[in-house]
Amino acid sequence: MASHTISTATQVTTAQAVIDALLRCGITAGFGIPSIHNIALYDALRQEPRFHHWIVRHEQAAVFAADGYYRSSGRIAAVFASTGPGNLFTVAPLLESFQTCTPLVLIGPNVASSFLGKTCGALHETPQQLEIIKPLTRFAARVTSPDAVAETIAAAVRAGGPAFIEIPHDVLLAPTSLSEEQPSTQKPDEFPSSDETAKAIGQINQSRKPVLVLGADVITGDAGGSVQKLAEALQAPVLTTTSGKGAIAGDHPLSAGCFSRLGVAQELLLESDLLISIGARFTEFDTGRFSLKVPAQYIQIERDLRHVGLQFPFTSRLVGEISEVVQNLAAKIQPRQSWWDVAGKRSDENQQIKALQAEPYKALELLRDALNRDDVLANDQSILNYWISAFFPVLAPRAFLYPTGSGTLGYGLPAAVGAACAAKQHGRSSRIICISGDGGFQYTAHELATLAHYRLPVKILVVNDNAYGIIGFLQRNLFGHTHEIQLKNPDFCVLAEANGIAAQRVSDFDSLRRQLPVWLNSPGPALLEWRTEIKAPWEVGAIHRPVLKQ
Ligand SMILES: Cc1ncc(C[n+]2csc(CCOP(=O)(O)OP(=O)(O)O)c2C)c(N)n1
Ligand SMILES: [Mg+2]
Repeated sequence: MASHTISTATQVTTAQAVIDALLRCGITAGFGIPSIHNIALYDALRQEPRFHHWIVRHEQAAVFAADGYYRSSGRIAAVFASTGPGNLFTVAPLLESFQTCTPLVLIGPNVASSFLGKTCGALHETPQQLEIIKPLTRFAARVTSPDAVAETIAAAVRAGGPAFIEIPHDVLLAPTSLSEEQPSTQKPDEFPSSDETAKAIGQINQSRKPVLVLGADVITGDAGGSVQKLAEALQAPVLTTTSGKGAIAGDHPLSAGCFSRLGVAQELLLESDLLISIGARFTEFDTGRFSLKVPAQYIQIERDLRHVGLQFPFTSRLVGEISEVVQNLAAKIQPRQSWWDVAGKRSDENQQIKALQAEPYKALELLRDALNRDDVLANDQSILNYWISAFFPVLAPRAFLYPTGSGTLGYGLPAAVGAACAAKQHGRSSRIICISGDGGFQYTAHELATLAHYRLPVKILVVNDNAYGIIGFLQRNLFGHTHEIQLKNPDFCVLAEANGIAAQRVSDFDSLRRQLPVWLNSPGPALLEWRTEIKAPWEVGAIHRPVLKQ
């Protein structure tokens, strides 16, 4: 009797295959806006209850939200934008995710295959869309056949940063069958050679005054526990970069705070005889315009070869999975006594800063006291955020989001949206707090509507000095005058209330002190506007940085 093979493959649209492939790669969330060219994806989303999708109010916010979703949860999210303007609106936030190697997968359509590369007046047609976006990604590819979907999405996830997958909209509608294969999303492991490891151990054992600098990859690599053990074995003071805040708890006895407190970090580095940096990028902001000097002996530990040797010349490099590299070192080094009085130095510094009676610093103290260890701060780029970078103790990994990659305005609120969606989806109770200035807040204030739409309980603090305040400080320093920095702002409380969000205004510090717990503990989203003439930490002498030269 003839045997018949019955095909069990289900016929679906390519758009459905895209959502299926995302789920197979562990991506269960996405942010976006529907459009004529991606409605097949939205129809696939309608049929897939395992995938959580949030509509935002601008494609820019979708990418910032996916970025905040990842940094706060360690899980990758997708972004759905449309051909032309929709995809192009993702460019500035992609820069932020690119520079910080924050993974996300942008699925963006293009005009129909037969119109590609032509100037024929097709709706949304955009010359070289893939080529425009590609430099801001770690992976970019066009899918021209349904068969390529699963492997292309897996390659995007392996890329270790933002990825763009472009699919002409006729391909999204084409029929296909779901692939049973599971392409690998794992990057091949790298290991330091035994010679490299032996050399680094020799350097560590010869040093008497080692210092550690931790960056964001300690957090993304879940290596905080191993790194802390190494620090304890060495009794080495530990600095973090701004994006590495939370890699070691800010109240750990060896935590020497953030690198961006330039003078204090420099004093420590000048005293030390060995720098060990772990998953850390030294940005212009954190290093006082690259002016900080590091010890001649420098061991750089990274999980990605692309990050090695970028700022300071290393004397040893160890590239591999950070926790493994660090555990291996900790097992082989000689433990030692502490050489730097971290507690004493930090207490002296605290006294000096408290004596300045600076309200921004006092506001940070209020905030730290009121927050739980794992509540998440999503930062924009305003004067209070610079204070936060320098002085706010972050007590848990993934609790601190800051646009260190691009320094862009408008990051804070949509990143907070992403973090709040991650917390909601994964049943975490941590609160999400967004801190921005009046100027930066207005870049993405439309996301108030997203907060209200999903009742995401984000607490927003808008520090309102009616100005692009930090630019005024720079202008005064360099030219003795300010120009075009004063803002005539909308009423932020009315704006929040118009979106159905509770809002309060305070205009002096005592009112801030009284209102802060009310705002933080209110149910649902809430906005607090703090009207103040805020001064930068460099202006009041809390941080010393090199004077700008013309
Ligand atoms: C997209 C973008 N445009 C311009 C800038 C330059 N910039 C940096 S901070 C700043 C002022 C921000 O004003 P605000 O949010 O009110 O904060 P403040 O400095 O007043 O505390 C500006 C214009 C930037 N960082 N990003
Ligand atoms: Mg301002």
